[in-house]
Amino acid sequence: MRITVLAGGIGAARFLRGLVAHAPDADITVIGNTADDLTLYGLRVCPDLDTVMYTLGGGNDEGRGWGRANETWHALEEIRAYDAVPSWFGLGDRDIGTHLVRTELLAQGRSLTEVTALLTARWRLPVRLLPMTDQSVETHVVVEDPAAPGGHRRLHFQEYWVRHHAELPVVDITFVGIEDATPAPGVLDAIASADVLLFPPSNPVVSLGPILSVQGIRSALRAASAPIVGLSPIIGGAPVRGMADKLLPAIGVDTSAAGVALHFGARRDGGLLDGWLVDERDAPAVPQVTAAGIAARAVPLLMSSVEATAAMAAAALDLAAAVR
Ligand code: GDP
Ligand code: FO1
Ligand code: CA
Repeated sequence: MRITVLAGGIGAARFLRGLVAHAPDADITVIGNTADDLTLYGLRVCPDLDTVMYTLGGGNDEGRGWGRANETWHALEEIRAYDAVPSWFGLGDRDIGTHLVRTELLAQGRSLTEVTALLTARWRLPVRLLPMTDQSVETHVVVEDPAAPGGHRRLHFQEYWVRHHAELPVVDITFVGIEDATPAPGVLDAIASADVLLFPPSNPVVSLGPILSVQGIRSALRAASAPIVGLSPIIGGAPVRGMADKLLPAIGVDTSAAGVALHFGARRDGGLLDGWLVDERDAPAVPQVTAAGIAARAVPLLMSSVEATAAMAAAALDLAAAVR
């Protein structure tokens, strides 16, 4: 069975671990968000691709969810000691090794697709990991800042989240470079040839949002013969972790399992979803989502262990089989 998954970082990586445990023989392609990417100290950093790579490769830090296990921070301590450049982003020594190799390969003229294949080869991933695009796309957040000209300031999403802890009032979210971004090699084929298409519990605004905004990806999903099933990243009206509750209102979407489903929309009505899983706690949302033309079921959606996550993956594939 061919399964194609659109992926952000931590939520997606954990879900993929459960999917692989449930369906070890499946041919899984992951289309990763690259709009979180940034350049720091000359290094190209791809947080969501690396989170998926480290997690599925067994090299991630379980507690943080991002970065490498057994990490040390000597390089960052040295950077901070100079007090000459910003140092709010947590680059660990082992992680920096990945960014050095990526930056070197990109400088040699390799595409991000090629570089990602070279990096993931080391980790012997049980999936094929593709960036959504080879072109540079960066999520920027426009925030209120009375001290700035016009009362607004624009910053990279990572600066909004990691440096300012999503505490600044959001005015707008833009994907800089998205108009010129085309799907990376293999992306459209992975969508067209899939037997099942999955939206894991990922941030709908800054993880799935950029992937769906790359020209041609949304229409390829709508045209795909495979059913599209998503799993709600919102449980009981709140994100399990992260800042989706700050970003969803900024794009006019209710922070609820039903709100996110209606945001993606029913495929039969010009949207994307055939099926949607909500957590048991959100069972009352099932009739509303179903009435909108999206087959919905309530199952436990907390990724508390690989076993619990494998059961979520099984429920998603079951729902896909039911709507096919
Ligand atoms: P990020 O790039 O690290 O922010 O990760 P993603 O975009 O892949 O996923 C983040 C989303 O996953 C957040 O909106 C979380 O609320 C959601 N999430 C995290 N853990 C869980 C979980 O155990 N269950 C569910 N249903 N959602 C989760
Ligand atoms: N997340 C943080 O909250 N703080 C960090 O300092 C941080 C550093 C970091 C370094 C490499 C990497 O691959 C990921 C990193 N993340 C960090 C995670 C990540 O950038 C964000 O949590 C997600 O992109 C939010 O969607
Ligand atoms: Ca992310």
